[in-house]
Amino acid sequence: MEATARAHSNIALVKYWGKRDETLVLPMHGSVSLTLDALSTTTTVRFAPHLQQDVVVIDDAPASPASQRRVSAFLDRVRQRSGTRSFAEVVSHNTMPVGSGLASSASAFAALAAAAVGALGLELSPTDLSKLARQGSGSACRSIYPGFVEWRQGERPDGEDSYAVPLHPGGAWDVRCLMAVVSDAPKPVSSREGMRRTVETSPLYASWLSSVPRDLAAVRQAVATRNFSLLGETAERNALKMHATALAAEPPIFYWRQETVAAIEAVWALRNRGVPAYFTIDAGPNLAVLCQPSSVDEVARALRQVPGVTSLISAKPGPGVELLKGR
Ligand code: 2P0
Repeated sequence: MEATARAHSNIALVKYWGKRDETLVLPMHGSVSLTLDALSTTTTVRFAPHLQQDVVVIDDAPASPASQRRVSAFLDRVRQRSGTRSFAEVVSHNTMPVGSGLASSASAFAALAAAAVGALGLELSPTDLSKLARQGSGSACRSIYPGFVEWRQGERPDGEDSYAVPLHPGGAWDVRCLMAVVSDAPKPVSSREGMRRTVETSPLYASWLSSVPRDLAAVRQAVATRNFSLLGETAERNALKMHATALAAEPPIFYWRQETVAAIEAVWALRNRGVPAYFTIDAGPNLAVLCQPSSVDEVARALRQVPGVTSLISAKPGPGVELLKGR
């Protein structure tokens, strides 16, 4: 009744921004990400008949009531599938530096899904595990797989065709990602709320939606042909479009800080000097800078000089979810 799993976080290159079904966590469109080795969550789940409720401990502290509820709601889905009625103890550790602002629901729910399923001895295919993780947090469905991963939007109302697939012809491609942390403050608007408000109120949302297929095709092609500039240009453009679309929501959603803009300018200055580096930005103020192994040191040097960049985390393509202990 106990299992431990580890999953790594991912950075989206074509962003997921908007749901068509909030309960099943079904996206309005597809997305592509890169799983990262430096950011991981290791979670142990133990189902125990004597427990009166689920107990959730994250990084050695009791989870907030909101996190506790979200984990319990997810475990309810797993319980339903297995027929068990036992509550569980969930103990989770993140490798993200404490307070880096990079805590990730992607690695958290991918690890929780694999550990909960392992603890109950359920036999799930990677596809079914991806669909299950998706229902905890959309981006978690991508963290089941290593390296470059696509989350297929799907069309069915029951979500059975909405899951991630690895984009790995010919094995891993060594693209590096430097996370330039400018703030560890909680974001003003959660991704969940940000997406909802953008879909409901942004006049730019329809344009965003119609532009995503082209970006998906470009990133697939970039991965298939290892075309780094196509990958970077597409990811950067896609991130700017996502933030522009959110900014046009009512009330506006603005995740950047002045340090974010300074870091963007540093990346553009690198490119002007001939160093291929491209940024992407999630629902927060921190930059993820994509570069090739040969330019990591130069890109890191430039980012360290940006006023307000408090730390840099260097990541490589990371592995998919692993069951470390359990059935
Ligand atoms: C992504 N983000 O594709 C996008 C880009 C943030 C910006 O997925 O509501 O925590 O749990 O499905 O997965 C963050 O949102 O959202 C996210 P829910 P999630 O990575």
